[in-house]
Amino acid sequence: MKNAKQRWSRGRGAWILLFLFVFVLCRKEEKTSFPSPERLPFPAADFKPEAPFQGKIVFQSDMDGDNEIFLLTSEGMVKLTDNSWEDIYPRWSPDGSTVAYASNPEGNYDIYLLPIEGGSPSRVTSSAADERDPAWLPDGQRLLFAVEEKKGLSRQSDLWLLDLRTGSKEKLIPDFRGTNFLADASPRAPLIAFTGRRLMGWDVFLFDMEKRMTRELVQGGKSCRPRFSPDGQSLVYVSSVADGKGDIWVMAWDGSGQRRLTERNETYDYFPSWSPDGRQVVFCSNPRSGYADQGEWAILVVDVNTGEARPLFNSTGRDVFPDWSK
Ligand SMILES: [Ca+2]
Ligand SMILES: [Ca+2]
Ligand SMILES: [Ca+2]
Repeated sequence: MKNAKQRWSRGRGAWILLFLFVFVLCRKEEKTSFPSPERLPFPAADFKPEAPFQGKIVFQSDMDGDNEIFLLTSEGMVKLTDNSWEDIYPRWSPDGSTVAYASNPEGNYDIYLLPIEGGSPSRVTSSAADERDPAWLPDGQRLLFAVEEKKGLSRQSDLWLLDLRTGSKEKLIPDFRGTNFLADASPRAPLIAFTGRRLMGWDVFLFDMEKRMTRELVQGGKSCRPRFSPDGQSLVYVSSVADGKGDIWVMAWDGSGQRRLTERNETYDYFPSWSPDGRQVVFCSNPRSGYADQGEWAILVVDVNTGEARPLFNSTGRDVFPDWSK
């Protein structure tokens, strides 16, 4: 009887322990399933990029199936989003504390802000249209993005400006005839560079926010994706005029001195972004396609003075849209 009671007591103790264990597990599960970004070391703790570099690069990759945002440094790589929907086109805030990107958990794309030190992403647009291609103004308080909507059989994109302090929005270039998107703000002047199409092909344009005037910087319908250098003096962009596919080019902010930076005739070379010191440009290369969702994209770095390019990162997925911060 005593033995039985002891056994029962021990058995009850074991049940209580088991209950506590399951309770703790459930609590832990509850905590980890909260929709905050998981910072998983990926693919391995000892992973290193192919060449060391200063600062931090965010980029988009579908290496796990759908697109996620990744953070790459010389120390390794971290996954900033981890979910089953699309997370695309990351851009650093000017102070390097926040990443803006586009994501479609609701079915259409909205702009989200992710604090890099931790915490959940916050959604800053909520229309039924697709909001994409975010870019920060140098004050870190205003965001540019493209609103893409179906118009008959084609799609129309327009640039909008959002004030994060007040939530007020305005269409940036109301008199632009044709699609305009992929904006980038000068860090030093009230200028916005963007990609536009008036009739045929894509060209690089400049919008003066004070004079409310637009001018075309590159003509011919074969250029896109301008990005201002950190000193605001130069623009890096993509042109397919030399090889019919796409290369990284640089020019002065006013469109003068256009110069081919990568002479890579065999590949589509796209998605440039400056290093924080303005001496290098990170870009992506693909032997088969200029579209971000096709072929095999790898990330490279080119020296702005010498034109020498070297590989930086290449996963099994499509690694695109790198953006570099201090
Ligand atoms: Ca995802
Ligand atoms: Ca939307
Ligand atoms: Ca090329």
